[in-house]
Amino acid sequence: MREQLQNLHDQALEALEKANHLEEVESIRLKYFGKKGEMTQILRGMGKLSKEERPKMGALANEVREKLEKALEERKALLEEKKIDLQMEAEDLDVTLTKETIRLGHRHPLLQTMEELENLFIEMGFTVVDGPEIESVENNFDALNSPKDHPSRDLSDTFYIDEDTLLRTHTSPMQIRAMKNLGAPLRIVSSGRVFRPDDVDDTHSPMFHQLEGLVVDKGVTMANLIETLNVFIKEFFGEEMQTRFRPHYFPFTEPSTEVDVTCMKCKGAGCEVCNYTGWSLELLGAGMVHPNVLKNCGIDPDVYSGFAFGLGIDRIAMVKYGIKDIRLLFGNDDRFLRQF
Ligand code: FA5
Repeated sequence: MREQLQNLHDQALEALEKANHLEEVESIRLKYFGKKGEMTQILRGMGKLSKEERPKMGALANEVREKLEKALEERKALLEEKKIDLQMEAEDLDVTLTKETIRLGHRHPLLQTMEELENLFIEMGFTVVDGPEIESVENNFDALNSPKDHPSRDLSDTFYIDEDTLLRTHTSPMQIRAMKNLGAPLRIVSSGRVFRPDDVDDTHSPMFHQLEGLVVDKGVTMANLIETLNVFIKEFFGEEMQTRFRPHYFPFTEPSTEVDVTCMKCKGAGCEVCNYTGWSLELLGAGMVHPNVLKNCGIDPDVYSGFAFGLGIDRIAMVKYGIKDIRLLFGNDDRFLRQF
C-alpha cells in the first residue's frame, strides 16, 4: 500500500503540473478524491489492514492526501490568476492605436445668428418672448390693421390651415400677443420660423426666420427707431457698416421703411455680389406702430407710441457670412455646415 500511495502521489503531482486549465484540475481532483476516486478507494481499503499496519498507513495516507489537496489548491489558484491575466491582456487598450476621430457637431449657423441677435437686443434692454408658428388670422392680419383685400392674405400668399388659422407669415403677430399680454410700456424681441408660399430662389425660401422687435412707451419717435437699428447694425456687422432707410408700406406701421446695409464684400464700392449697387439685400422692414394697432390691443395711442421692426434672420446670416444662396442654409450639406 505504501508503494501504491507513493505512485498515486507522484502521478497526481505530475498530472497537476501539466494541467493548464481549471477544468483539468477539477477532473484530477475527481480522479483521486471523487466518490470512486483512487485515493478514496485506498482510504476505504484501510479496514482490511492489520492492526499494526493501519495506523502507519493511515498516517501516510493522510500525509499524501494533505499534500495532494494543497497541490490541487495551489494549481487552481495559479490557473485562476493566469486566467485573469489573459483576460486583461485580451482587453488591454492600445493607447498608441490611431482611431478615426469623431467630429463634434455645433449649432446651425442660423441658430447661431438668432442667438447672437437675441443676445445683442438683450444687452440693449429688450426682453425675449416666444410665440406659436400656427397663428390666428386675427393676430396675423386683422389686429395688425391689414385690410381684408390686402394681397398678402391671398391663398397664394399664405398657408391657411382653415378660415381662421394659418402658418404665420411673419413674426408681427407677436406684437399683438405682447401688447395684449404685457400692456405698455414694453420692449420685446421674438424670433422664429415664418411661412409663405414664395417661389424658391437665391434669396427666397417658403420657410424662413424673422426676429420681431417692438418698443411701446410714452414719447417714442422715428428717431428712436433709426438710432436703435443703426446701433444694432454697427454692433452686429461692424462700425464701418452704413444703413439705408427706404420708404415703404406696411399696414401695421406708419410711416414705414425698409432697410438695407452696405455690401459686406465691397464695403459700398460696388461688386458682383451686390450687383454693383454697394448695398446688400433687403434685410428688414420697420416703422412706427399704427395707432389702430395700439387701439386693437387696448393701448391708448394718444398716450403711447411705439416702433416695430422685422428682421429676416436668414438674410442677415447670408450677409454676415457671405452666403450667396439661401438654399444652402436648409440643404444640410455637411461640407457647407462645417465651415461655421
Ligand atoms: C414683414 O414681414 C414685416 N412683418 C416686417 C415688419 C415688422 C415691418 C414690423 C414693420 C414693422 P417683409 O415681408 O418685408 O416684412 O419681410 C421682412 C424681411 O424678411 C425681409 O426684409 C427679408 O429680409 C425677409 N424675407 C421676406 N421674405 C423672405 C423669403 N421668402 N425668404 C427669406 N427671407 C425673406
